[in-house]
Amino acid sequence: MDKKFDIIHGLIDESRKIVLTTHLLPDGDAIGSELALYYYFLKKGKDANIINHNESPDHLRFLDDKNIIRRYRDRKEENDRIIAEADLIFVVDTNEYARLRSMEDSIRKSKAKKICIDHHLGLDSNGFDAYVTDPESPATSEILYDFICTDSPDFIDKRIADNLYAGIMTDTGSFRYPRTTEKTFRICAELIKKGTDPVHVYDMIYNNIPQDKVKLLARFIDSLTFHFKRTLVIGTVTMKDFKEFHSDVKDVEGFSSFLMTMKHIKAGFLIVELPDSCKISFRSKGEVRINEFAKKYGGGGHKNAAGATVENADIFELKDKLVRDYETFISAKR
Ligand SMILES: [Mn+2]
Repeated sequence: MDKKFDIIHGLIDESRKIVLTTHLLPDGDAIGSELALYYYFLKKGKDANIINHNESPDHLRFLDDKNIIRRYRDRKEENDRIIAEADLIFVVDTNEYARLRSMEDSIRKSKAKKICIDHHLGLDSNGFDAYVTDPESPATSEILYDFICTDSPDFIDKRIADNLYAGIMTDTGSFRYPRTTEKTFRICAELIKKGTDPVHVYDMIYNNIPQDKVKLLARFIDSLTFHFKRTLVIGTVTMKDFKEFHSDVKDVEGFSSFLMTMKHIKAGFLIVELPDSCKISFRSKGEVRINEFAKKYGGGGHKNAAGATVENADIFELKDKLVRDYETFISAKR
């Protein structure tokens, strides 16, 4: 058994009340990881709660058919009490307290032991009592499969399998992103043996797009501009677009990877206008280390996928600045 897994299993055995949380704007891996652990903890006889900064996006609600996931601000006092009384807190799919957003203070203040299970770079190990982070892993859900199996594979029933599968499928871009390995497929094969229907999970998540979101996508595609011999593409989504198509920032999921589907493109930026800030998603192919570029905007991430938030920025001025800065960035690399 992995030594770090061992420590965490030991802490679970000693605990009674467990809280699970994840990053803002939770994706399939975040929610799949939380729910898989939640149902595992129930089987271990623990009292568990999932509390998130944001509500779950519509296309992932089917995973939480029992409405387990709480949104922090909906019942703030009660949620603060649950967090304060917990003896173990799991932070999954992120290693940064800042990404817990409104919950950061409450979680930090809790006397509970804090555990991080994640696959992003840049862990500050002082922030957690125990952690497993594997940046080579394509999804937190893949790490959790191993984690639960080191206790016993028998814990993985169809419900847990569905959640782990949803996490792995979404974070690998349906098994096509670089960190997808033979092991990923082996794990998914085991999950299918446990009852997961891969066609059903795919249909629920991807063949279920609200028509307004398709209209928003059309507007986004219309916004695309191409630069540097059409190797860089930038797309924008404004508050006006959101209003017109009754959508919000949750609905831009997938837009940044769409940028990378185009021929000749080496890098793509999605800029989303929010009430007091702009959110940038940086994407690249091959050897373009876009996380280095994202650093200029106070952001970070992986070599080919990074993000940043710029406060009080005008979206179109920010776009012009990105083009200028990217020119400097690529000429320095030549
Ligand atoms: Mn993830």
